[in-house]
Order: sequence, then structure tokens, then C-alpha cells
Amino acid sequence: MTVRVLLLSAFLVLPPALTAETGYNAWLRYAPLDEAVARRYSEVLPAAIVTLSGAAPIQSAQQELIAGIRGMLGRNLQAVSGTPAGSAIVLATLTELRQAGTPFVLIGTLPADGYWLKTINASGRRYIVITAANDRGVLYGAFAMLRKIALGESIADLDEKQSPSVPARWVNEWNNLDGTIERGYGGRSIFWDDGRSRENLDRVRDYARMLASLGINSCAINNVNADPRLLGSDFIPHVARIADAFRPWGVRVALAIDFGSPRTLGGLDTFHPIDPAVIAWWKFKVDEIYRAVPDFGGFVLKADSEGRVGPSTYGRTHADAANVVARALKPHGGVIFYRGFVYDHHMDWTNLKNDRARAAYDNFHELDGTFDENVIIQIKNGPIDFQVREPASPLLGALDKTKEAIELQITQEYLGQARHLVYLVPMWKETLDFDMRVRGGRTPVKKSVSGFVGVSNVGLSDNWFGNHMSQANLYGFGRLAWNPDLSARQITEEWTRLTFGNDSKLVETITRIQLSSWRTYENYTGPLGLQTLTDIVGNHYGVAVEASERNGWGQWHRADERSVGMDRTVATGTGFIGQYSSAVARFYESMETCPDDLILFMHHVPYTHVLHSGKTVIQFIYDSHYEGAETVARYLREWKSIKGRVDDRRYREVLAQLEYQVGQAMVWRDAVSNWFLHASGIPDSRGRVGRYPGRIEAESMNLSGYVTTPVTPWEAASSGKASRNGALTITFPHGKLTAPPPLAA
Ligand code: GCV
Repeated sequence: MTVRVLLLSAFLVLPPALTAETGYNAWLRYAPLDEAVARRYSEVLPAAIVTLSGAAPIQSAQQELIAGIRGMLGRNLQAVSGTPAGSAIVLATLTELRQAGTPFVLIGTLPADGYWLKTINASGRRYIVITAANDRGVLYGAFAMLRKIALGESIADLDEKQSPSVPARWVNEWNNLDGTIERGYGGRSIFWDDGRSRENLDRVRDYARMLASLGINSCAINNVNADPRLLGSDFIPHVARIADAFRPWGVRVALAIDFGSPRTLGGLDTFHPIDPAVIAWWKFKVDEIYRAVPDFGGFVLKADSEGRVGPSTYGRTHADAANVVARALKPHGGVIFYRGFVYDHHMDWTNLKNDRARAAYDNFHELDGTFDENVIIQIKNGPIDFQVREPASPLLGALDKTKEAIELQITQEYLGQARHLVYLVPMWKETLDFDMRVRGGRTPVKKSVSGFVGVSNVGLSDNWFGNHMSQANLYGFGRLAWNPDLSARQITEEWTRLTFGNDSKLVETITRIQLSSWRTYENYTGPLGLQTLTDIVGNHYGVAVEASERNGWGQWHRADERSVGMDRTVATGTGFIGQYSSAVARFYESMETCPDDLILFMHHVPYTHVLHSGKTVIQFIYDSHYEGAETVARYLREWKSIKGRVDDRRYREVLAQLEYQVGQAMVWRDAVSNWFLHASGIPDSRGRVGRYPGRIEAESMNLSGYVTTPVTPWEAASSGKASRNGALTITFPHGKLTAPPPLAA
């Protein structure tokens, strides 16, 4: 045997988890299974895979099964079309099966997009039938089958029906036509570049495949802060190209629109929603889109919010605005998601009765019953804006005669962006399971919604998000949209095993880190319902406790020298709590029952207020920050303990991300704790805050060439000062450090 052959066989027997991976295939890696496991599956899988139609999603299903089974089991299925001559995997809709006749006729019904996996034994042949009411459902069934194999579940005698919890499972991509992404952390847009659709849409196809694997059936491909140019006749062919790339994966394209378009784009002198010319313009525009994209999904509209125009320009209601567009979409079966994220960002902060949290309910509740049936109100999970912790939005469940969708943010805008590991499924579960106690019974949020919308914002980075672990948030969103009853643990274990492999220590470690990471992040960035204490008027990333105050944006925590928190009670505060059903309102109104996690979201209390945990508010703030930072340091150790069980590239990349997060968590810890020490004057009972033995402040070193400057916000640097500008030598009490000059010096 030559050296080259020896090397080749060594490579072939390497455990799959150790080959370098970019993360591009996310949870669709189809890595080879353990030989014994693979053998068991091979014994029950027929050798042929049959389709009964040429429908593109069913063809995709066939290709996906062939690739997946080849990858996991090393078997090459034979692709066949038409009625099978022998044992086979059969991919067909229920109608096609009926047409094929005995033994394929299955008696039963399925809702759109649901699937049925069924083993049929007849005349000594074995068929694994993957069927559904529509083509897309067959594709979802194929992905479910592959997931079963990857997770080691039995496929020996199948009879499993599954259908999605809601018909609308959408993602929104806040992509701008120039290729940038608002609040996107995984690189530039996969859709747009330089004012047009990207030449190469391979990434779009691969993204659609990922979405399909989760049952996501529509994707709005541009920023909700929408560019009106997108509806231009010269632009629609670009949208159609993207729709073509999505179609084989059953994903419909959708667009975010600007409500002023009849004027800015259409040349009318108005965008008044009941003006006949405006009504006609929307109809003309929508008809034009459907001519180019017959399976177009619909629109998302952000109106009267954060500077976007809306019906208020003409003193009209949100229902007027939604309905004019809805009526244009209706003949084509399209829907409009009208965003409930409407608020005034110029509120008078000195008025203690003002409250941004009230806005969604105040703006929409009274309009219930006035929206057309193809309007869905898209409501963020919390009443503010994707903060680290918020209660469920009171608008969820408050619309009895109007469809509503929950909007969840997959991109981690206020949650560490791509740089902190923060897994959001436990947070989303809390909202989805929260019982709004409306309509006289148990009404968890998940039962009130007829749509799920995830703000995903994937980009061109190899792993789509700029952080391997963030992929779990898209996975979790899709799985919850399909079935919100799945537990966070089940989703996490599934994702980990599909993404990193079945090694039990690895699965246990990654699952443990992911499941606790939201609480950890909350501990060091905004506990007790303070919300994320970040620069709310800037990039929403670093620590800036004061940034929330003294401006019109309404993300106030109202911390002063004695007390902290927003009084949202009915008795003395903004009355926000009164927007909930009486049972929920009673629970939040009383400090006896209000959970510690939300106490400062609902109440303004002295720093010395004693929580249910027995700690004072101020001590809790100190302790949680230390605990959060310590837990991130533990994540790093835990990650190191699985070295060799994860492929080298992803191991190193997550390691680097965690190392960075350890440092950032300390910066947050010290900044927030010091800020509250400064504000309250109450020392940390454990003597940590403001005392850092062994720490040498840069500005107290003997620096040559550096200039000491104050930092804003002051709490973001120890002692409120930093040293900058290019000196090379630092002399400090224990020695000397020589550093290269900064690049920008
Ligand atoms: C797309 C927050 C974000 C904005 C975003 C807005 C929204 O305010 O910071 O970037 O705009 O929410 O959801 O419309």
C-alpha cells in the first residue's frame, strides 16, 4: 500500500465530528451515523425512492432523502418516477396516492402542510409512504423522516401524522437593497447587493432549504423600514428571481412595504387609504406582482412607527390602512401582516404617566373587529422591544375578532448580537405558555395566535449568523412555530445532535450551556425586569445604564438615588397592568404576587425592597451580575471539556466567541454594579463592587504617549476613564509592558 492510499484510508475512518466544518449546513449535515445504527436503518429502508408527480417541492424531497440517506447511512437510493414495481419510499400527495390505487390509498385527511409517514406492507413489498394534502407537506414529511434517522428514532413501522400549529410560519429579513442588514450580525444580505438582487442566488436556495426543513413557509425579503423602490415595475423581476429560488422548497416570497408608496412611487399626490386613486393603485400594484410571482405570499407593513408614514397622516385608523392593502391581496389569496409595533418615540419622559409599553394595546385594541380577514396583526412578544425580559404583550390574546401573529426576534439585537451566546427558546417558551386568562378559561399565548413571525436576518457569513450557536435560535423558532408544545430541552437536544453529533457528553454539555444562557445573559445585562441596560439610542450592544433615561424612546427604568423601576400599576402608575385580564392584572399589580423577574418592569421600589428571594433589590443586582459573569467563565471551561468531540474549526470559533464573552460579561458586571453603587450609595454586602484588589487601572500606570480621557457612558470603563493613543511602553508597579502602536494611531 502506498503512502497516499494509507493516508486516504486514515481519512475515511476519521470520526465525522472531527472533520472541519464551516457551519454552512447547520442542522442539515447528514453526518455518517455509527455503523451499527446505520445497518439497522438500512435493513428497513427500501432501495428505491419514488415520486408520482414532477412537483418541484416533491422533487426536492426526493433529492434531499437521497442526499441525506447517502450521507448518514452510506446508501444510494434509486430515484424512480411513476408507480413502484417493488418496495420503495413513496413521495406523493394524498390525491396522487388515491390515483395510484391499491395499496396506496390512505383514508384520512390532513390540513395544508401537515404530513403523514406510513409504512404499508402489501404483497410481500414494503412501502414507506410520505404523504400530505399538498406538495409542501410531502417535503416537510421528508425532512421529518431524515430527522428521525439522524436522531436514531425508529422508522420500522410508521404511522405518524403531524400538522403545524398555525398556517402562517414566516420569517422577516430586515435587508436593505444596498446589501446591508438592519440589526443583522451574520454579514451582508444573501438577497440584495448594490440596489438589486444578487447575481448568484445559491445562498437563497440553501436558506430556503433550511427554512423548509423547519416548516417555515414564507419569507419577507426586505427591511420593514421599507424602501418604496422595491415595488417599482423595474424591481419586480428581482423579486421574481428570488421567488424562483424559493419555490422548490415551498417557501413563498413576501415583501415589506412602505405605506407612502402610492405617493412616492406611484406619483399620486396622496396615500390616503380611502382615496379611490390610492385604492386603485394598490390593486394595480398587487395584480402586477402576482403576474410575476403567482405564489406571492403577501406583505408586512410597519406604519406610523419610528418615522414611517401611516394612516395617522390623514387621521385614519390602522384598520383603514391594513384593509386597503388587504383588499388588493384578497383575490390572490395573499395576506398582510400589519405590525403592532406602533409607538411614539418622542414621549415626554418627565411625565410619569407616559408609558411606551401601553402603546400596542392602546393603538389596536379598540380596532378589534374592523380588520379584514386576511389581515394579521403582527405583535412583538413583549410590549417594548425584544428586551432581555418582558412580560407577554397584553395585546396577545386581546383581539377576539382579529387574527394575530407573534413576532419573535431570532437575530439577537438586544441579546448580545452574534458575540454573546444567548439561546432564546426558553424565553419564547415562557411567553408562548403564559396564560393570558382571557375568555374565561386557560388561554396560553400559543393558543391565541394564528401566525409565527421570526426576524431572522441571516447573512453571508459561513455559518449564516456569525455565531455557530445562534443557529439554534432559528432552529428553535421553526420548531416552535410548528409545535409550540415541544419542550425547550427537546428542541435543544435535537438541534445539538443534528448540528454537532450524538456524542453524549457533547450533547449534555451544549444543551446545558444553551438552556441556561438566557438567564445568564439577563443576570449581567438587566435582571429583575430592568430590560437590557444597553445603549438604546445606538447599536443596542454595549453597556450604557443611563442611555434609557431622559429621552423620548420610553425604555425607562427610572433609577434614581433611592429607588428604581417603572410604576406600571393601575393604582399609582401608568395603568399598563390594567391592559391584562383581571386575573393577570391582579397578579402583577400586587407586589406579593408579582414575580421577582419582572418586579422592576411593573413597580417602582426602593433599592432596599426585599424580594421573594429574601434579597434586597440592590443586593440582587450586584449578585446577579457576579453570578452571570462567573457562569460565562464556566461555559468556557465546559466548552474546553468537549475539545476533540467537536470538529476543530467550529471548536475554535466557539471557543474564541466564549473567550470574548467572558471578558464582556465582566465589563457589564462592573459597569452596571458600579452604576448602581454610585446611584444608591448602598455598598455590596459581599464587598466586591467598586473594589478590585490586584486590578491595575490603566490610567494609574506610568504611561508614555497615552492620553487619559473620560469615557461616555462613564460606567463603561473602570473609574470612568480610558487611556488612548499610541504609546509603546507602559510601566506599572510590577513591571513593564511594551505594546505595538494601535493601527489607527
Ligand atoms: C427595523 C427596533 C429596532 C429597529 C427595528 C424596529 C422594528 O426598534 O431597533 O431597528 O426596525 O425595532 O421592529 O421595526
